[in-house]
Amino acid sequence: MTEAVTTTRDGEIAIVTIDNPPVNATSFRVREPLHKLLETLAGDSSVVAIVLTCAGRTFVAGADIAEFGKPAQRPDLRDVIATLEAIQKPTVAAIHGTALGGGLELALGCHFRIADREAKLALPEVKLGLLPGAGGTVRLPRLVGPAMALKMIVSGAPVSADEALASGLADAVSESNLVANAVAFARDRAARGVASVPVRDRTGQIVGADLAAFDAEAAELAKKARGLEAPLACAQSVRNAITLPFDEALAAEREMFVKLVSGDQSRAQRHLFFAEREAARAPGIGKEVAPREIRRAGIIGAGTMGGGIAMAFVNGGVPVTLLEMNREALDRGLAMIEKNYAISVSRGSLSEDAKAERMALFSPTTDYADLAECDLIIEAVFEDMAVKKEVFGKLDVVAKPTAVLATNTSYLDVNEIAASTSRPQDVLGLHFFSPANVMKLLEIVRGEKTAPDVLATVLGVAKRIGKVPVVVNVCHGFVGNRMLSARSDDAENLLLEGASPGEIDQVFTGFGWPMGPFQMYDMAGLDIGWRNRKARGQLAVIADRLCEQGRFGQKTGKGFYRYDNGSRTPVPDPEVAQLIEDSARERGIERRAISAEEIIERMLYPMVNEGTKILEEGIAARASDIDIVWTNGYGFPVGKGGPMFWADLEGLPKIVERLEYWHGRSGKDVFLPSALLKRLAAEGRPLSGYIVATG
Ligand code: T1G
Repeated sequence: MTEAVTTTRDGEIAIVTIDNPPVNATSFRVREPLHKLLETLAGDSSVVAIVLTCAGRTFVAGADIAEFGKPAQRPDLRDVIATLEAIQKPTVAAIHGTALGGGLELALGCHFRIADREAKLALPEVKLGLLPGAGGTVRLPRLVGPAMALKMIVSGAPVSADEALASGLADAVSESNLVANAVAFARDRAARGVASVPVRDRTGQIVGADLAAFDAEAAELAKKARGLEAPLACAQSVRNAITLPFDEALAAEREMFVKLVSGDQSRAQRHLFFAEREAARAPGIGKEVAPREIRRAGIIGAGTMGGGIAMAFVNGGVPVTLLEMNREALDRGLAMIEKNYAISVSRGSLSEDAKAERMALFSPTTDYADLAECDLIIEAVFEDMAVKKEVFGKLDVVAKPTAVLATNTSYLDVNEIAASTSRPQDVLGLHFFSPANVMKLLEIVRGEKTAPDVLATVLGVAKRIGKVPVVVNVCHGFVGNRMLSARSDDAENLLLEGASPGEIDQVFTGFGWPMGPFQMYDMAGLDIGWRNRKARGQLAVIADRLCEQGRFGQKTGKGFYRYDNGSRTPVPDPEVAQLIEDSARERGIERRAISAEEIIERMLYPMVNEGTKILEEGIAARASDIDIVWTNGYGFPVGKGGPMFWADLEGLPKIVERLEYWHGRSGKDVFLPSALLKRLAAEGRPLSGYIVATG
């Protein structure tokens, strides 16, 4: 293994290089030699300035997340930064790739920062349920001012090199030869004897800060936290930076960091960090499986899903042939896409030029023959097996031999669709989530005949279009929708027995979900579920009655809630309450008060249980994959780590005991604990670490 920290000289300038692949995280292996070296260079009179840089594809991308929760090893990052900041000669950070978290904090310990043109700088700790723990919340406001620091730290979002320069975070931007430019910069500062003021001593940006404006902005951001502790801690720590002396603010930052790092929320979000990377590794698809080249994608259907999928590809730089049955439908789809981009332009998140460039990547057509030039074709037509088979029959004729053929079905049997072609090995499911240009999750449905290189291809495509892929096998509803059905299986009974849609939804938003199930049904449209139930001969007493009255949700202004004057704000509707009471009376059901715990037990415990059945059947490869599906596709609160991780927090023995209780009362299969759940509970083993292959 190469040395993690080395130094070279360019005359009187010392160049310190960190080399700790893959992302130069500041693990102990880096910190210890770095600390020693900085102490040495500080006292070395032949050195007039120091440049800090990294080998490989990026500057330091943070502290080593894998070290959290383990016994601390000194020097820690704060020790290294304190030594760096105390050096009485110019120190310059040369930043390429990403300077993230502890990496940016290290750079803030330098007197100057030079950023490569393409560099991204951020303090994303909040996404791990943390706050910057090595001085970032105290030093950053001193450079960029409280308002920008608050925004950067509470959102965790990166800034570009230009934004860093404009805000004072960076002192220069380098078009090329970054290290050489940094050495020249350092030499110039040393030669001109420019005072190297440590960031800790720069108060120009914080003295006289408008605290009222700061608190107002912090309060706005806090509203979006939805029960997450880290965003509030971030805001408090930045406030401390402008109201307390440096060392006091630093100590307070540390105290909050130590509390968060040992808390469930950060453990949950760190679980998701590694789970997301694990999910991108499909069993049996190693680096030796060569993906097919994807130069152009074909999308069949320009409706809400097809249009969103097409935008996702174009946003990822992949040209798209967009097919619709007729010109009118095609124009409608293109107009919707254009409108979406126009909204982004009006919000300032996209330039007019970029919009024009993206629109130019669409090749609209009504002719299947034009799909012959596509390397990947995704069908997003009406959710009906006969329609899907007809489309795949046509694709089988026109598509090039090397093309990957995918269906965006959210329920139907991918194997049956594949079997309707002469090339089932080239067919799989690519289940996007609406709006497909926004939602991160991509459920990749592996058919029984899907070839390994087809899977390798779409895993690569997923990364290219900014999606979080999870590979699942075929079953009805795959992972997400199958567990969603289990979650809602007893919902109607909860209404009949005494809960209201509002009460149930409140339990879910209190849990951390963006919205509850009934508000979600109204947003998606009750008619979709109604059509599905009728096709499967199933009943839902209350939902069916609402649909019979034309109450399809937001789109008709009435569903489980009322939506006045086209608004999206749900208003409890006494008519619905009456309908539920009448339905209960007709069934002789005595209504009663239902607690939040009971709602969780009867809706989330069955969902967890269904997840374990999915693992038993090998539909998902890992429990953590299920957590990625739910946190990226269904809004499961990241602070709870997904249904599998949350089940561990809740306690598997309790879940088994309560499921058995509700099974005893209702006799419903959805409450019958799976063998896997019972086994893990009995063995005291965590569910979230369960891997099918190793059992
Ligand atoms: N620690 C440990 N491992 C890390 C890591 C980190 N900080 N960052 C990445 N990895 C691993 C990752 O698991 C994967 O491993 C491999 O590197 C490649 O990553 C005190 C508290 C840098 C933008 O939050 O956002 O500093 O799967 O697949 O898509 O205040 O990684 O190959 O075995 O993601 O090119 C703050 C986290 C830490 C940044 C590159 N930093 N990393 O993305 O590759 S907390 C972060 C990223 C902190 C201080 C605090 C991304 C990336 P494997 P990858 P990528």
